[in-house]
Amino acid sequence: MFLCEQTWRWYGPDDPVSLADICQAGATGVVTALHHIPNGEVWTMEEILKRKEMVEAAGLRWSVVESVPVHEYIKNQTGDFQKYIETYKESIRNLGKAGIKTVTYNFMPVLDWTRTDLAYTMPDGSKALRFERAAFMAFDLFILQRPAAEQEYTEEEKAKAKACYEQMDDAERHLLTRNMIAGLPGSEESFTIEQFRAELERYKEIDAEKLRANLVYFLREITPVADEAGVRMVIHPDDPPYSILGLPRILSTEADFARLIEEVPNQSNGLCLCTGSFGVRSDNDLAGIMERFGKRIDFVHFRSTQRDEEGNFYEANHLEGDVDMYGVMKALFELQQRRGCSIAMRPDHGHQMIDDLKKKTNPGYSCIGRLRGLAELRGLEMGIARSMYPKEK
Ligand code: DNO
Repeated sequence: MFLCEQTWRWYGPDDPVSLADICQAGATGVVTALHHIPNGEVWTMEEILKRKEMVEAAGLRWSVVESVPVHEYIKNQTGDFQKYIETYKESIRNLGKAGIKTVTYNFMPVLDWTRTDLAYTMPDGSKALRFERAAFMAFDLFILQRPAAEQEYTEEEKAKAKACYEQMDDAERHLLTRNMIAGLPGSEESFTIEQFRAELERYKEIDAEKLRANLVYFLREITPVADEAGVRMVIHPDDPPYSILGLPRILSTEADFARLIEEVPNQSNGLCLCTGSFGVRSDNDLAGIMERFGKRIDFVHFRSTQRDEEGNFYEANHLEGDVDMYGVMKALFELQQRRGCSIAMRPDHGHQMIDDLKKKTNPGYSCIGRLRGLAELRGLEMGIARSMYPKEK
């Protein structure tokens, strides 16, 4: 019987959650990246091995890279993007040589994951991450003042955004701006409002079709190298899974991924199934994606969100919210038996709770909330496994 490889995201030596803590959480694998290497530079063998040894010295395995960031020039095909593709290939070759075989990346232009509120108080006093549509539109219309935004929202939406903006004081406006563009943990970019406007400019002529063509171009260059190095490139879906601030987003649905593997069928073209990102859309059938694309899934992020009819969502406890965690976990369990191997998963985000409320933590990546998530997920998998194979331990 094959069970998940339980992993934990670690931001490196500066992460307030240590490798020893990760061992106590019961994870056996680490998901990390060389965040100190600027986006676009080669990950040398030396730096990779240094990190690998650090992880292994703690009795853990470096299971997944999250992420080798894709330089903006590759996404918008400007500047010397070909040079950045070549450095990316070299990093992948080096990771393969070091025995690290799963690499996560995303192709979201300018911004990685996006939330308006990083400390939304839940009824039990813990804090969650939240995307509030009115605040998001208020940022777009009145702080960023993006010219095209006026035409993109309905009158009713604009009125809601205005009301939201007017009831915020300067400190709240400043905080909202920071949350939106100063870079959440793991995002490799961070902007001031002027820089951000300049970045948006670069995408003026780039619609979803063009961005998709750029992704296909990138993958046609990278996947032959990854195939040879035995590395699986698992793309992370868009978060939230739709276009924002006039920027196209192209990996928001099952159909988007289906199209991607049709265009680039190479073995190494895979998916990181993030139930939290895909789960914000009610039309994404998560267990179905697991079943239909199982051969391509080498990494799973387990997270749930609770959405409402206004387009807001917050991150729910792992077994609550809109995601049918039992259904997805069961599909993953069955997939592992079919494939005859364990697949890496990690609890994605967690509420800031208990002692962590008094600490400075990485939003979404405090220890105790993820500990709760991992414990629940582990129990869920064990329950499913033992109900299907009662005799096996
Ligand atoms: C957020 C993360 C993302 C993810 C990247 C993958 O918590 O899931 O930042 O790491 O999008 O490249």
